[in-house]
Amino acid sequence: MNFEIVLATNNKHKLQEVRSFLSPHKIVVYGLNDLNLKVEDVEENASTYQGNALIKAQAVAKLTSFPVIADDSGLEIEALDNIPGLKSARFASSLGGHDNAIKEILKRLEDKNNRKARFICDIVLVNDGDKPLLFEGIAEGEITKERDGNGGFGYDPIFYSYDAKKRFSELSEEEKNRVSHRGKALYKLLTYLRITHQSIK
Ligand code: ITT
Repeated sequence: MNFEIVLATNNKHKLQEVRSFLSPHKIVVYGLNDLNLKVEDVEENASTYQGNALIKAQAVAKLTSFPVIADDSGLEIEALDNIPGLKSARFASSLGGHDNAIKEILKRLEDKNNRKARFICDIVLVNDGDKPLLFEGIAEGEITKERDGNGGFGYDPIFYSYDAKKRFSELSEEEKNRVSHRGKALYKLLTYLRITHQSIK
C-alpha cells in the first residue's frame, strides 16, 4: 500500500523535487491542487525557517487528514550578512523575479573575496495530534562569478555545490536531490517514515 502525504507549498519546483525523491519509496506526494485544497494566505512571519515551515504545515493540516509536510528554505550568503536567507523568496519577488535577484547578488559580491554560501531547508511534518517534527538539511557551497546552467530553479544558476562540484543548475533532478539542502532534509524524513511505517522501503 502506498503511503500518502501532502506537501504544503505553492512552489511547483519544490513539489517536483520532493515527489521525485519520495515516489521511488512508494510515497505519494499530493500538492494542494491535487486535493483542491484552498489555503488562505498565511503570513510567514516567524523568525526561523522551522517556524515558517510549521506555520505552512499547520495551515494545511486543518484542511486534510493526510499527514502534511512543509518546506521553508533559503540561501545565506556569508559576505552579505546571510541575506537573502529567510527572505529568499521575498527578495526575488521584490526585484521582479529570480533573474534580477541573481544580478543584484552578483553586483553586491563584485568586490568581495568571500563568496561562501549555504542553502538551508527545514521540513516540518505535522501528523494528526502528534508533536510536529523537524528535518533539516544544509548544502554548503559558494556563489559563482556568473550564472550558468538550465536546471533547477531560483538561485541554482549561481550556487556552486561543494558536494557536487558543479552548480545546482548543472545537475539532473536526481543529482541535485543527492546533495541539496532539500534532499538532505528529505533523507532524514524518509528515514523517520521508514521506521514508523513498515510499508515504506
Ligand atoms: P512556499 O512557501 O509556498 O513553499 P516559496 O518559494 O515561497 O514557496 P520559501 O518561502 O521557503 O518558499 O522560500 C524559498 C526560496 O528560497 C525560494 O523561493 C528560492 O528563492 C530559494 N530556494 C530555496 N530552495 C532553493 C533551491 O533548491 N534552489 C534555488 N533556490 C532555492
